[in-house]
Amino acid sequence: MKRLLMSAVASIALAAPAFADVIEIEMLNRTDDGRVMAFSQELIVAEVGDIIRFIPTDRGHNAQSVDGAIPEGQEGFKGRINQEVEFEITAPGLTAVVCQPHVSVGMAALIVAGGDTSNAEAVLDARIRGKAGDKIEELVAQAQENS
Ligand SMILES: [Cu+2]
Repeated sequence: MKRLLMSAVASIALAAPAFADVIEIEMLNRTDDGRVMAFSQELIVAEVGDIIRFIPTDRGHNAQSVDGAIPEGQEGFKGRINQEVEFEITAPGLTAVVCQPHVSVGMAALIVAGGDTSNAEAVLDARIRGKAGDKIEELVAQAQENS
Protein backbone atom coordinates (compact mmCIF):
# COMPACT_ATOMS: atom_id res chain seq x y z
CA MET A 1 0.00 0.00 0.00
CA LYS A 2 2.76 2.37 0.86
CA ARG A 3 4.53 1.61 -2.39
CA LEU A 4 1.34 2.29 -4.34
CA LEU A 5 1.00 5.69 -2.67
CA MET A 6 4.61 6.59 -3.42
CA SER A 7 4.21 5.80 -7.09
CA ALA A 8 1.04 7.89 -7.27
CA VAL A 9 2.91 10.84 -5.78
CA ALA A 10 5.77 10.36 -8.23
CA SER A 11 3.51 10.30 -11.28
CA ILE A 12 1.73 13.48 -10.19
CA ALA A 13 5.10 15.19 -9.81
CA LEU A 14 6.10 14.09 -13.32
CA ALA A 15 2.85 15.31 -14.88
CA ALA A 16 3.16 18.85 -13.53
CA PRO A 17 5.53 21.16 -15.40
CA ALA A 18 8.59 21.43 -13.18
CA PHE A 19 9.42 25.08 -13.75
CA ALA A 20 6.57 26.82 -15.54
CA ASP A 21 7.62 30.36 -16.36
CA VAL A 22 5.59 33.49 -16.86
CA ILE A 23 7.14 35.38 -19.75
CA GLU A 24 6.14 39.04 -19.89
CA ILE A 25 5.93 40.77 -23.26
CA GLU A 26 5.22 44.49 -23.45
CA MET A 27 3.14 46.10 -26.18
CA LEU A 28 4.98 49.29 -27.07
CA ASN A 29 4.86 52.37 -29.31
CA ARG A 30 8.66 52.41 -29.30
CA THR A 31 11.10 49.82 -27.97
CA ASP A 32 14.45 50.53 -26.27
CA ASP A 33 16.20 49.46 -29.48
CA GLY A 34 14.15 51.87 -31.62
CA ARG A 35 11.47 49.62 -33.11
CA VAL A 36 8.12 51.40 -33.54
CA MET A 37 4.75 49.73 -32.79
CA ALA A 38 6.23 46.48 -31.59
CA PHE A 39 6.21 43.71 -29.03
CA SER A 40 9.19 43.98 -26.66
CA GLN A 41 10.33 40.52 -27.84
CA GLU A 42 9.50 39.18 -31.29
CA LEU A 43 10.93 35.65 -31.13
CA ILE A 44 9.54 34.26 -27.89
CA VAL A 45 11.20 31.01 -26.83
CA ALA A 46 9.07 29.08 -24.33
CA GLU A 47 8.21 25.62 -23.06
CA VAL A 48 4.89 23.79 -22.75
CA GLY A 49 3.32 24.90 -19.47
CA ASP A 50 4.70 28.42 -19.65
CA ILE A 51 2.41 31.43 -19.67
CA ILE A 52 3.02 34.34 -22.01
CA ARG A 53 1.62 37.56 -20.53
CA PHE A 54 1.11 40.47 -22.92
CA ILE A 55 1.18 43.79 -21.08
CA PRO A 56 -0.39 47.01 -22.49
CA THR A 57 2.47 49.32 -21.47
CA ASP A 58 1.50 51.77 -24.22
CA ARG A 59 -2.08 52.40 -25.39
CA GLY A 60 -3.71 51.27 -28.62
CA HIS A 61 -2.43 47.70 -28.86
CA ASN A 62 -3.71 44.17 -28.45
CA ALA A 63 -2.27 40.68 -28.83
CA GLN A 64 -4.00 37.77 -30.54
CA SER A 65 -3.11 34.52 -32.22
CA VAL A 66 -3.70 33.96 -35.93
CA ASP A 67 -6.15 31.30 -37.16
CA GLY A 68 -4.21 28.36 -38.61
CA ALA A 69 -0.86 29.64 -37.32
CA ILE A 70 -1.02 27.67 -34.09
CA PRO A 71 0.00 24.12 -33.11
CA GLU A 72 -2.45 21.25 -32.85
CA GLY A 73 -3.68 20.92 -29.26
CA GLN A 74 -3.34 24.63 -28.62
CA GLU A 75 -6.27 27.02 -28.26
CA GLY A 76 -5.96 30.47 -29.75
CA PHE A 77 -6.41 33.70 -27.84
CA LYS A 78 -7.57 37.23 -28.51
CA GLY A 79 -6.77 40.08 -26.16
CA ARG A 80 -8.78 43.31 -26.16
CA ILE A 81 -7.21 46.66 -26.98
CA ASN A 82 -5.42 48.16 -23.94
CA GLN A 83 -5.91 44.98 -21.91
CA GLU A 84 -3.50 42.47 -20.49
CA VAL A 85 -3.93 38.96 -21.84
CA GLU A 86 -2.34 35.66 -20.88
CA PHE A 87 -1.68 32.74 -23.19
CA GLU A 88 -0.98 29.36 -21.63
CA ILE A 89 1.09 27.04 -23.78
CA THR A 90 -0.42 23.55 -23.95
CA ALA A 91 1.34 22.14 -27.03
CA PRO A 92 4.77 22.36 -28.65
CA GLY A 93 5.10 24.30 -31.91
CA LEU A 94 4.89 27.76 -33.43
CA THR A 95 2.19 30.34 -32.65
CA ALA A 96 1.99 33.57 -34.64
CA VAL A 97 0.87 36.62 -32.64
CA VAL A 98 -0.21 39.97 -34.06
CA CYS A 99 -1.51 43.30 -32.83
CA GLN A 100 -4.70 43.79 -34.86
CA PRO A 101 -4.46 47.61 -35.26
CA HIS A 102 -0.82 47.39 -36.36
CA VAL A 103 -0.75 44.36 -38.67
CA SER A 104 -0.02 46.62 -41.64
CA VAL A 105 3.05 48.15 -39.97
CA GLY A 106 4.41 44.78 -38.84
CA MET A 107 3.54 44.46 -35.14
CA ALA A 108 3.96 40.70 -34.77
CA ALA A 109 5.72 38.06 -32.72
CA LEU A 110 6.31 34.32 -32.93
CA ILE A 111 6.18 31.92 -29.99
CA VAL A 112 8.39 28.84 -30.29
CA ALA A 113 7.28 26.23 -27.75
CA GLY A 114 9.47 23.27 -26.93
CA GLY A 115 11.89 24.02 -29.78
CA ASP A 116 9.32 22.56 -32.18
CA THR A 117 9.01 24.18 -35.63
CA SER A 118 7.10 21.33 -37.31
CA ASN A 119 4.04 23.52 -38.10
CA ALA A 120 6.16 26.15 -39.90
CA GLU A 121 4.44 25.51 -43.25
CA ALA A 122 0.99 26.03 -41.71
CA VAL A 123 2.16 29.31 -40.14
CA LEU A 124 3.52 30.54 -43.49
CA ASP A 125 0.30 29.42 -45.25
CA ALA A 126 -1.88 31.41 -42.81
CA ARG A 127 -1.44 34.45 -45.09
CA ILE A 128 -0.94 37.12 -42.47
CA ARG A 129 -1.52 40.53 -44.00
CA GLY A 130 0.84 43.46 -44.39
CA LYS A 131 4.27 43.83 -42.86
CA ALA A 132 3.24 41.49 -40.04
CA GLY A 133 3.32 38.68 -42.61
CA ASP A 134 6.87 39.63 -43.63
CA LYS A 135 7.90 39.77 -39.98
CA ILE A 136 6.42 36.34 -39.26
CA GLU A 137 8.28 34.90 -42.27
CA GLU A 138 11.57 36.26 -40.91
CA LEU A 139 10.83 34.94 -37.43
CA VAL A 140 9.91 31.47 -38.72
CA ALA A 141 13.25 31.36 -40.58
CA GLN A 142 15.08 32.38 -37.37
CA ALA A 143 13.23 29.75 -35.34
CA GLN A 144 14.16 27.06 -37.88
CA GLU A 145 17.83 28.09 -37.75
CA ASN A 146 17.82 27.91 -33.95
CA SER A 147 16.15 24.51 -33.73
CU1 LIG B 1 -0.07 47.58 -31.81
